[in-house]
Amino acid sequence: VSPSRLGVRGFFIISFLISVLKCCKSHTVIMLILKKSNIFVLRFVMHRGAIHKSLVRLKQNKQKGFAVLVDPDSVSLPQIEKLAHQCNEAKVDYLFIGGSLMTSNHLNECIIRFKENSAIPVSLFPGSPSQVSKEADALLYLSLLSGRNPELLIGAHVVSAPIVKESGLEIISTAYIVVDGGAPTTVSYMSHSLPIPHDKNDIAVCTAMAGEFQGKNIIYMDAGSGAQNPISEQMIKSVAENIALPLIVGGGILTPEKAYNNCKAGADVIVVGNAIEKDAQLISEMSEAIHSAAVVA
Ligand code: 1GP
Repeated sequence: VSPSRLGVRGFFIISFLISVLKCCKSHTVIMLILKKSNIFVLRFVMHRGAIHKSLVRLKQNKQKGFAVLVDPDSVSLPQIEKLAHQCNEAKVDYLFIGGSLMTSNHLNECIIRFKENSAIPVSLFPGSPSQVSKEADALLYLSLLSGRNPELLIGAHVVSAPIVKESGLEIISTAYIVVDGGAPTTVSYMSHSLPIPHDKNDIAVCTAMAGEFQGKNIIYMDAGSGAQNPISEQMIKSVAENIALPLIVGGGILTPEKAYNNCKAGADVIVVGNAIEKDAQLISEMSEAIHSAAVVA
């Protein structure tokens, strides 16, 4: 970027910002500088650890986050570009991408297209090691603690460890807890494991606590994509009262009211996929409801 195009003052401001960033003990890199109506917009690659830190900060500050889940099987590249703009406008906090079963082959392209159009951080939500992509910012490193399938507790992790290390992704160790959503979901079938019964709050609490004791970074309670019944607020409340980790909740959340109530019950981040695939208007409504549930000091 030359001083003549920026103006002397703009050039010095940007040089100053670059120097500050160089001093940061992080892997932050300036990605690009865009000129939009004489306003220079700096876009940064998230530095390593940034997404986990943002989740911890969110919880500490009693704020609430909204994660949109994208299943690459359900979107085309033009659709993902449109989705990126909708997420930007609605101030979505996180994009999760992946699924229990992926039949398409354009995960990388989806992430690249999304990131070309949005600075929202992208986290992989993988159903298998084949869904590790360097294009994302972070990997939700899921251990299916509600199940008793050793492959999803440790087996797949051992096999994929070299790829995961080489990816350079931020690793967010995730206690993944699947709760019965009323009918078999893809995750319950593909994982060869029983979900926690929807009314067994004590099992959910003990599983989440065990995840915390094992040193996981976050707890993700999921009724599974397209669940008939989302996780009950009572179960969310019981779990939230017994853990200190950020709590992510998803699966079958169809209305802004349910998202709001889940936040009030103790969820820190709400994940919505199916409902917004069907009605994109819900993105802004969900976002507003979730963010309005923050506790103001
Ligand atoms: C599934 O939690 C996510 O793993 C989101 O579920 O697609 O039902 O919103 P939905």
